[in-house]
Amino acid sequence: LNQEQLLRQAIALGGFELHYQPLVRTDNSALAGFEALVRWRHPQRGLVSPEEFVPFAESRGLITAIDRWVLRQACSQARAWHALGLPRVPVAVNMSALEFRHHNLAAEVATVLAETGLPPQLLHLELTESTLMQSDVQVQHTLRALQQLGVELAIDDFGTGYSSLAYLKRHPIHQLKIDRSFVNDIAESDDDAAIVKAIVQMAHSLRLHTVAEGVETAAQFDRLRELGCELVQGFHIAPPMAAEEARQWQTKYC
Ligand code: G
Ligand code: G
Ligand code: MN
Ligand code: NA
Repeated sequence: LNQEQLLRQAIALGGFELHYQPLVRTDNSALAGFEALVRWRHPQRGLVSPEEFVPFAESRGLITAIDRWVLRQACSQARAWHALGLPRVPVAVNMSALEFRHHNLAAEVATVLAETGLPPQLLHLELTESTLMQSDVQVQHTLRALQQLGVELAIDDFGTGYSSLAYLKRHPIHQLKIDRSFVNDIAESDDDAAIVKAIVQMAHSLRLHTVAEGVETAAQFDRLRELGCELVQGFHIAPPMAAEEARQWQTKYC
């Protein structure tokens, strides 16, 4: 079988799994949520990263089927954890930019929330700056409909795209996830700290929350807290973990 056939087979037979990476608050280190990250269980290559197969899936029209499975699985997992008495924190799901143009995404999200019983406020959708740059009225309509459902929207990898800040005003965004390229050297580089500080201040004046991605050291964590960034995610807290490992991590952490 070629790559496309293997990917189609995985979609048909459930050949994916989700890993979950926690987000915590910088002020008190409390758990603030999880991001769900998909992996492909490849028959020859083991777990394959989405960086390798998401662009391919997009080019073959297969990303919607994958993202739909991810959405349902993540909502259902979050609900199961809450039912076990674990903290009622949100789960964040990544969505391809293509989804916002071609599909009735908001109605499908509403269906998944109803079927899994997850409250809408506990679902966050991560979109890229390229999503906001599609001038399509369909995109604007979809984002409004998601907001009306009560789902929160986050911009992933913020600062690496070309979105003008006007997009933040026009669309109902709740959170900026500051790309890890700005976080890497934040403890040593005054320039990187200045960039993050500017993003955080701008976000706050627009009433948006900020998350720093790729936090790997205590020094980075401390600097981000000083700069007013509310949430962090990265290897310093925990790597993305398989569901059972993430459950155990929560019981120890919380
Ligand atoms: O976990 P990893 O670093 O390999 O993820 C790489 C990137 O793949 C993430 O930054 C994310 O944007 C993207 N990604 C992860 N899970 C999904 C998913 O379920 N759907 C889509 N469209 N992209 C995802
Ligand atoms: O693109 P997105 O930010 O949604 O995906 C996050 C990806 O970044 C995950 O696939 C994860 O494997 C990776 N990641 C998570 N934490 C860290 C970290 O602290 N450092 C680095 N280098 N990568 C990370
Ligand atoms: Mn993400
Ligand atoms: Na990111």
